[in-house]
Amino acid sequence: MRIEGTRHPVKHEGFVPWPADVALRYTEAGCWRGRPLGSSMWDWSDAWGGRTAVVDGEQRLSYRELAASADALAEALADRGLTDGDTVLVQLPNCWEFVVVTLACFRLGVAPVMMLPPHRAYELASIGTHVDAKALVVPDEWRGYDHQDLAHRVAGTLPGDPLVLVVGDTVRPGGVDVRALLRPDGDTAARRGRLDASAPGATDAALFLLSGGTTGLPKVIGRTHNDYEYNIRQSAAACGITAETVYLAVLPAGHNYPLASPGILGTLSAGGRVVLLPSPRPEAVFEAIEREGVTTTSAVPAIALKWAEAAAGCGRDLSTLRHVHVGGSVLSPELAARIGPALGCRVQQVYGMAEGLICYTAPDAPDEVAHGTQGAPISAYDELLVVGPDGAPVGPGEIGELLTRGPYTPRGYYGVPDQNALSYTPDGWYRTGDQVRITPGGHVVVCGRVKDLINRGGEKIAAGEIETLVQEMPQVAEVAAVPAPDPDVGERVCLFVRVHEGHTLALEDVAAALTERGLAAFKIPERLEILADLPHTPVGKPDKKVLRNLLVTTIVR
Ligand code: J2J
Repeated sequence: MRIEGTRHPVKHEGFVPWPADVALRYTEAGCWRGRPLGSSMWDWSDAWGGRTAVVDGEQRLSYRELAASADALAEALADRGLTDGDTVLVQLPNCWEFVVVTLACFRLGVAPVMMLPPHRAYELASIGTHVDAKALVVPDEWRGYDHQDLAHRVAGTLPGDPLVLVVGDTVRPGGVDVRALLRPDGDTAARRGRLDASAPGATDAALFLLSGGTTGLPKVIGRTHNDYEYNIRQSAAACGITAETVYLAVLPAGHNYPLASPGILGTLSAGGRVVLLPSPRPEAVFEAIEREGVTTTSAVPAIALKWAEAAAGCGRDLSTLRHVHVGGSVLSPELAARIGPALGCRVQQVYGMAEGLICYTAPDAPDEVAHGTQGAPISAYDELLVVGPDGAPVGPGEIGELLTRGPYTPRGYYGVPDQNALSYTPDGWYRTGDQVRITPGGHVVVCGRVKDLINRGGEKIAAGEIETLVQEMPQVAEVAAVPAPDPDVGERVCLFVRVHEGHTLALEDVAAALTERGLAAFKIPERLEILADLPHTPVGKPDKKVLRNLLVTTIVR
């Protein structure tokens, strides 16, 4: 492991930092400011103190209250043994406590791993093991599911007896009540001083994001205080976020997109107001827009299109809405052109990834750019290279795989050197797995994908993860998971299976087996095709190109 550029090399040991000379360049260029995100939180509070920072239903927190609550929670967690360099799994829906917990972690140097509410025992246990989680933060229950029970079960399988921290009204014995810990009682200024004195280093991992990934292994992406602060600052600037912005967060807050592109943290960095909503249902969204005077929100194409359809005659005043960010999966120019007029706002396309690089179309871009491209990178220091199958750069404007490096694109996944040798080039380029072309104006157009994943309404599902689990079923001789095109969510997981002689397999069998393994419901295959034999590539792997074509031609129903 390279340790240059890291102040505390033993912390978050699997983190892959930028080489020292590159780190120096980013610092000298002013990209990296050398301050932890917990200090940024107090900068925001000092600048915007009494203004409303976060709204969640009836609950409203000012910038000052937010910072004081985060500090109170940070100190209480430190009292319970969490310390700079630790890691916790955070699995919360969009709620005000999510923001407090995240900022408290930043303050302490405890890196939250941003899990998603649909994740179950399989994801929590495998990722918790990989990052050596010292605590799990969950709601008491969410959408009828008992997350407390899940967290206790998973904690029981992890080493070191991790804490179970619970957000909710009914915290059972053995769990820690987060709401009781975050009350900002006592001397706020003194506490601020104490936490400042033990602040983490800016080159340390501030948080871990999950990658859509393409393999069976869960991949986690360590993001430093330095790089994430830059990501937030540049995103807010690129999207024209100001103190007048009212941002509605409806996508799951633990995603990089609503969290920091520019999302929740980008809005807070500019003094705006963040409105949290745990559901993208049009009625709830339109009600929130009217109630809070929302100016900006973000969605994946499937959701933005649903809003566009539902807006006419919705009976709500949406006139405050100025920009809807749309990204996360492909959007055709024709569909992009529908969204703005239907919602009475401009569309800004976003092409981003938890691994780093983010591109936006400008807030005032002409239609041909806003509808026909996925935008330009947020930093002059982002490097984009489009290569052909031989790895050599393609000609200007030609299609190829996008490789990228830059001041907020880390040089590897956490703790998986073998995987990193595949996903990153020896000189530090991240292979996005996306096929793109770059227009003469410098805008990226996403044309397709070479990586092996299924993009279900913006949620990325690694084909390999599903295949590994299905392969364990006794009936299954060979399996391939491919995306089945779907008008509603873009793609759904379709399995092609060859069964062992004398066996049969139904979709319900697969669903039952994967649910039993504790896999998140959104990853469960929704279509099954049994074949006598799978087509193969010359090296003997299932030929997914042929299988994908089967879905759009012969056997489409
Ligand atoms: C086509 N494919 C896209 C787009 C992402 C902002 C916005 C999105 C994400 C995200 C994010 C796309 N058109 N506009 O983290 O900060 C696909 C690509 C990409 C992958 C990354 C952000 N925008 N994609 O979606 O880590 O395949 O991040 O490599 O979930 O989504 O997925 P993820």
